[in-house]
Amino acid sequence: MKIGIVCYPTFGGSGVLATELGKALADKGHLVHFITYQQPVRLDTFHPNIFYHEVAVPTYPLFDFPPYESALASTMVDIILNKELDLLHVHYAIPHASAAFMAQQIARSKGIEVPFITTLHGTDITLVGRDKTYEPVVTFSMNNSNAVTAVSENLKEETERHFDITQEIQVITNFVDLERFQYLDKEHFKKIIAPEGQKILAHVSNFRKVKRVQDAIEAFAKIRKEVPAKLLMIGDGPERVNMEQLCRDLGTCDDISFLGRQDKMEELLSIADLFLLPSEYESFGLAALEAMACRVPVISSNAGGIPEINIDGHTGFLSNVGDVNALAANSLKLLKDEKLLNEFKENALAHAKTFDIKYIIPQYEALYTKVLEEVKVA
Ligand code: GMT
Repeated sequence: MKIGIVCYPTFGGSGVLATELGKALADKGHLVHFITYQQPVRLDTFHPNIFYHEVAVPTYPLFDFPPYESALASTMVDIILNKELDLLHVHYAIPHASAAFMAQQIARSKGIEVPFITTLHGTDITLVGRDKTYEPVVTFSMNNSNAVTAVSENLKEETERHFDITQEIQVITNFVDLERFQYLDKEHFKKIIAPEGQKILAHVSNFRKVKRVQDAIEAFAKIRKEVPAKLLMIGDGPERVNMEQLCRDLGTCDDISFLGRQDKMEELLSIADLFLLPSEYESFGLAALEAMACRVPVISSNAGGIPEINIDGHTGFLSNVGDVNALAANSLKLLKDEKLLNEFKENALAHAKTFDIKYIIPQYEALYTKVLEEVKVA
């Protein structure tokens, strides 16, 4: 098949997932055309079946807000016509689904029928999409997609609860590439971070408010009073400056490293003993799944779809959003008991294996085939 993938190209989970999906589809022989405003971060190697088309948004003195959605729709039309796409798969509803609807209408006016599939990722529904600024457009473009998928049962429920949705939502969960995300022996690296054998905790996010990064730092301040430990803060975003200040206020800077954005996540995760995910909401929590694939148990909140990935008392522990004492206590249960920690590490890996990319790609391929058959019949 010739598949157009539209996503945010940055470090966010939806872009990562869309890029990994495109790479896996290309490995299976499909031709994949990425249509984004920048090269997706995980699209880092040449593949003969992958093509990248940059959406240029020319500025003009009249434009206080350059019309990205129109530029995106026009680029989609160009690729549909010239690369003979079979279908479009857009990740994150805003503004990708409405741009795809527009591109579909334009192609139809030229006698070409191209279905589009919308995959909902989280904040496009729970945070931004529900706002009345966007809601009518999001509802319309979901209902007019040829198929809609959500990355967790929780996100499906949230969408059905908050939108007047007539389109059926299929859950196709996020996945992990277990060949890339696996435990790697990085003892030498571990010794640099934790020279006296301290335990290592990790947090990975885009440092937005929804991640409640402050809970990870406050919990860590409690943990290190009882167990010698280091915290790796990986990623970057609007809250980072405040979080560095919080470390200074708490006097914990010596034991916390802010590493910024990193590419070799599997190497960093491999030296961690625990992964902290205190988010206010996660539709899924892809970062936690990647940690689990590297044998790292997860200490998290119980928000959104997290309980579908992190099994309480088995792959980690869950607690209510904002309960810093519980985050610390749950971490200490494992950090103080080597045998239990090792058991949880094995459980985390075993559970991550159920999200193996090899089980998920065929689900997308089956959906593509179904949608193409429906379009043929109509
Ligand atoms: O929250 C983020 O890190 C970014 C956001 C995005 O849209 O890129 O992530 C969302 O999609 C990910 C991939 O499906 C999910 O794993 C995240 O849980 C989800 N984030 C939220 O729901 C807050």
